[in-house]
Amino acid sequence: MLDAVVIGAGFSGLYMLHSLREKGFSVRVYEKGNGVGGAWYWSRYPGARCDSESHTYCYTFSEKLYNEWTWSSRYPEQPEILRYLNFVADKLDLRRDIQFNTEIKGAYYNENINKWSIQLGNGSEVIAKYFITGVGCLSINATNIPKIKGLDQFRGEWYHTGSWPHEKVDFKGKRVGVIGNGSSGIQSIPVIAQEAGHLFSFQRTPQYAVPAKNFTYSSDDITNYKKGFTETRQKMHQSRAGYPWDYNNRSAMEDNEEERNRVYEEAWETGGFIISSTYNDLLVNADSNHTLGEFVQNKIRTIVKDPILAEKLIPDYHFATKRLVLDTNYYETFNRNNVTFVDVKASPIQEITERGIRTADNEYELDSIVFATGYDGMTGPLLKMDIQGKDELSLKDKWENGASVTTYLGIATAGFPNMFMITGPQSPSVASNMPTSIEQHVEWISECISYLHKNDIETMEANLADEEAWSRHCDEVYRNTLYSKTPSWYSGANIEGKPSAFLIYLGGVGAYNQKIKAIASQGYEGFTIKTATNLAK
Ligand code: NA7
Repeated sequence: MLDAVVIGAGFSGLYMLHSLREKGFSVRVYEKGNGVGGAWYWSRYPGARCDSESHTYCYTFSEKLYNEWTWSSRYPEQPEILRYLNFVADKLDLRRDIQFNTEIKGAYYNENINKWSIQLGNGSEVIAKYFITGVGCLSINATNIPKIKGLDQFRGEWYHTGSWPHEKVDFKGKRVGVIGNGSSGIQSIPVIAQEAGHLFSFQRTPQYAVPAKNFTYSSDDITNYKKGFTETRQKMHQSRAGYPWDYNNRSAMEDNEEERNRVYEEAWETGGFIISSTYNDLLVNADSNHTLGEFVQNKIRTIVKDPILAEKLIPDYHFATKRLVLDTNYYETFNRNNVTFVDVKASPIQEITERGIRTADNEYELDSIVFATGYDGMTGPLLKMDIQGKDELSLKDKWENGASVTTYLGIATAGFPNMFMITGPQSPSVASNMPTSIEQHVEWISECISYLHKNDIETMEANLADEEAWSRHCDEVYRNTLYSKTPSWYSGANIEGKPSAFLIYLGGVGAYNQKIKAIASQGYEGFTIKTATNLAK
């Protein structure tokens, strides 16, 4: 019997394994892929790149580890992130406790022995005291391939950005249709367009993108970011979104238009997400948000030469209330002769035919279709497994068929003792720099398991009342922001039939960290803890 089973060998699972093993626990990680990396193992589409700066999109729990790896550029491309995670796995000798090519089908809590029984894809079973999900918020198991009639008839090749082939896909001279223009569409369209004979971008809803302004790190950049390790780590863990930025604590309404535009222009030229933190109320005050939205809309009008097309690429919702995307030449790509924009809001996709995509008013002949259509995010990766807690309660019944998704702190959920979720629903997760949030959860869970062990505690379970209070709090915070005005995958709106619920805690990474630490220091307030003696009664 193991102390802990962890699912997934991405950022979460790798650190969870290391952290628990360092404390002397027996741990086994099960991973569907043939290597480490999680989402970065599968998402190999052209142009795949992280939107967080490389020296912040990595582990910071060890200064030694941090300094032993050198990032090549400001925003790391997928192959570099994968190399980094392989480097970490080797440095920390993690592979000996990871079983690759192994999918977890389900897990059930056996109340007779107070242990989790975990079912592997090959039909075998492992028993562990703690069951920890490191499945990520977006996963290969929860890709969203829209149910468009006729896909099986298509004679060409089709791909989803989140499960891309390992060998290079050759688009040279081909007619390629890309459906979707979220992060993966916006990253892949400019790169595919350079190679393809012709690219057709099928857009349903425009998305805001701001320039990444990527560059290769100079040796000075590398020396400086490494020197800044301690301050960077501290700032990230105390910040709003897991980034080491110095935030401006002023409302956009406190400056006049000229000054605001100067501030936005400077951020635009700098590149990156920082533009949405140029003032402190951009995501809560509609007037402030409007000023930045207008600034970016004018940029799109300047870049896209065809004024009618430019208007179609401009969103009509509050700036950054769907996930803001960093781009490299996205809007510019629509000036190319080999790129055609297809407005599928005006003329919806009706079917996929043998030859391509048929919309209400046209048929587009294609050799390849790229689904850049996202994921059933947050809950999807968890609910694809059959997880059963006490009294045979399934997580699916609790969350999908029940009234709503509720968790305690995004780490645990009532009815599922000794189960922990790394960056689960209602934690800061995807509204933050993921490695920062992952480190907070892994360190909390590993401290918690040590505490349970030292105190001979057999079971720990979130209290329903505390969980409901946390979920209400998440909802209140959300309702005070402009995110509540825009349906998105953050609230499940992209998946037909998915109950609508905002699945991210927006109270800030620093505040969240303080909260979970306070709960731990108060003897895990909000959880019911039972020793073997309590259980025997
Ligand atoms: P996203 O951001 O969910 O984007 C999916 C895109 O696909 C989006 O533009 C959708 O339009 C579009 N979509 C989805 N279904 C359809 C159909 N049926 N027809 C036309 N268009 C469709 O996924 P990504 O993979 O790009 O990014 C996911 C996350 O990865 C991202 O947030 C980052 O955290 C990294 P819609 O807006 O729904 O109208």
